[in-house]
Formats: sequence, structure tokens, C-alpha cells
Amino acid sequence: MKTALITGITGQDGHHLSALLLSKGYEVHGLVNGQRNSRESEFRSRFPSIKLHRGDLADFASLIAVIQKVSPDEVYNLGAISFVGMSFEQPELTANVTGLGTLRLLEAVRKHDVEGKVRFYQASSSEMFGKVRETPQTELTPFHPRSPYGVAKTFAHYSCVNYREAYGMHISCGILFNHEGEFRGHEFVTRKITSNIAQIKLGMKSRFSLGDLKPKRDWGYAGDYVEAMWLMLQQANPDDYVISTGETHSVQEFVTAAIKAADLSGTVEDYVEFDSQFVRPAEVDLLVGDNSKARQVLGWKPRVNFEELVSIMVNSDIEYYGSKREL
Ligand code: G4F
Repeated sequence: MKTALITGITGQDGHHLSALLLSKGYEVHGLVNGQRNSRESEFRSRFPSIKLHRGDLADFASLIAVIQKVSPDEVYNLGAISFVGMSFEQPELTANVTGLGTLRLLEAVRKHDVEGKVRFYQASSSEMFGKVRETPQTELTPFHPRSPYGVAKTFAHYSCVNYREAYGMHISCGILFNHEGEFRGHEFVTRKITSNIAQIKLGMKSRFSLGDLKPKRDWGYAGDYVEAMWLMLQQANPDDYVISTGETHSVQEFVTAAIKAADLSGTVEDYVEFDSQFVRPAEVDLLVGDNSKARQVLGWKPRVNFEELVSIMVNSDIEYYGSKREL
């Protein structure tokens, strides 16, 4: 039986990856931080067999301790300050956790893993492309991050490449484009849209606020993307892969699709008002990834398309708010 350690396990991708690894017979361990992680109790009840360990990417001693205790075959580094908007407000914390935290974890693995048997997955991000130099973006497109989060992820990505080249470690980076689903946090725009549209559908509110509706993103389903993470660690050789759908849609198009999925009449203007507090100091205008390498080498492809993704999220939120309304 293989043993996996997941940082950021209580987040969206942690949920999907935990379910996938358990279905494959792994013993799964997770790192949880802080005195109280608001998602921890929900996670524990959903996955009672998973062992959670207290620790923090900002605390090297805790990382060494958990790596020694768990002695994993595979490490999935999903932990990060992952909300781009927040990274502008707390740039130093973001650099420490998302950037340096990855370096600490790499070093903890390197110190422990004298035989070189551990395989390491790094959650790199399409945010690293930022002000994109070419479209679509590939593994070879230069990075130009536009947020403290993007800068921290770029540092983490190159730290992984450096440890792979310097020490021959089996480290793969998934350059994941936006991926969403029913476990997505409410601070991200897709969940904000689907939760508000669901409440409008149920008559619980009539309008909500968003920032810039023009940015375009390559939105896929998180459940599909964690499969790519696992596949990367099953390859004989480590490498970096773009994981995307190859399609791009604006925030405005996401709202339109959500209105349609909820079977509401009207247009975006009928439900959405502009609020400048959600506009970022620097924006990423367009992301769309070329996933050819992942298709060819990993045999991976996205299964859920844009309309299906929006439907999954809207229907899940209608069910969620419907049950809350009945309480
Ligand atoms: O949902 P978002 O906050 O995601 P963003 O910034 O693209 O980052 C996500 O994807 C990255 C991969 O490319 C990940 F690395 C990262 O961790 C995260 O998962 O915002 C999407 C777009 C942005 O352009 C934002 O300015 O939506 C725009 N937007 C417009 N109004 C808004 C809002 N975003 C949020 N969160 N809230 C709004 O009201």
C-alpha cells in the first residue's frame, strides 16, 4: 500500500485528491494548520480514515516532523495562500507560505529521503503566466506574474525545478489553469457567481456585486485535474505539465451560463452590479492553456466541459441553499 501526504488537504483540490487516492487504496495523510481550520471538521466527517497532522508550511520543524512520522511515498503540495485578491493585501504572508513554504517542504523531503524514493507534486499555477507572452500558454511560455500570489508560485515552481536538477529528485509541477467545482471556496469568482445565482433562483436575494467582468479564464473541473496530479507521479521521469481545457471564457460568460443553468430569465445586468472593491491592482486578462503534452505523455484529458462545470456548481448550490432555506 502506498502512503501519500497532502498539504492543503482541506481545500477544494485536497477533497478531490483524497477521494481519488483512497479509491486507489492509498493510506492518506494530510497537513492542517492553525488552532482551528474552519474546513477541518467537515473534512474529518467526510474522510474519517484520513490521518490529519498539525503543521504549517511556514514552520520548517513541523514539516520535518510530519515527513519523518508519515514517511510518504508521494507528497502533494497543494497548500498555499491561494486567493489572488488576498495576496495583494498580505504579500509577505503569501511569499512566506506559498513561496518559501514550498522550499521548506522540498528541503524537509530532501533531508529525510536519503534513498531518493519520494515523489513530489507541486501545484504550480497559470497565474505565473500573468501578462501572457503568447496564446495559448504552454510549458515553455515565459512567466510574467501579475500578483504577489503569482510571484510566490513562480518562486515555488523554480525551486522545484532547481531541486529536481540539483538533487535528481522526482518532482513534477502541474501548471494548473483555473479549476472549479462544488468544493470551491466562496471567495473565488465562480463559486461567488453560482452561490448567488442559486440564492436568486430560490428567491433569497435579487442582485449581487462583482468586479471586472472582462478577464478570461480557462476553467476546468477540479475532479478531472487531480487525476493529472496523480498521473504525473506515476511516470518514470518527473516533468512539468500544463493542465487546462484549451477553452477560454470571460467572467461575464460564466455569469450568463450560470443564469442559463439555473433556468432564470434575464441578462447579467439584471442580477449583477459593479463594485470597485473587487478590482485588482493588476489583472490577468486572458488565460488559455495548451494541454497537448499532458494528453500525449500522461494520456490525460478533461472530461467535464464549461457548460457542464457551471451546471454542476449551480445545481449543487441550489441544493445547498434549498436545504438551508428549509431549516
Ligand atoms: O476566481 P478568481 O479569484 O481566480 P484567479 O484570480 O483566476 O485565481 C485562481 O486561479 C489560479 C489559476 O490561474 C489559481 F492559481 C488561484 O489559486 C485561483 O484558484 O478570479 C477570476 C477572475 C479575476 O480576473 C478577477 O479579477 O474573476 C475576476 N473577478 C471579477 N469580480 C472577481 C470578482 N474575482 C473574485 N474572486 N471576486 C469578484 O467579485
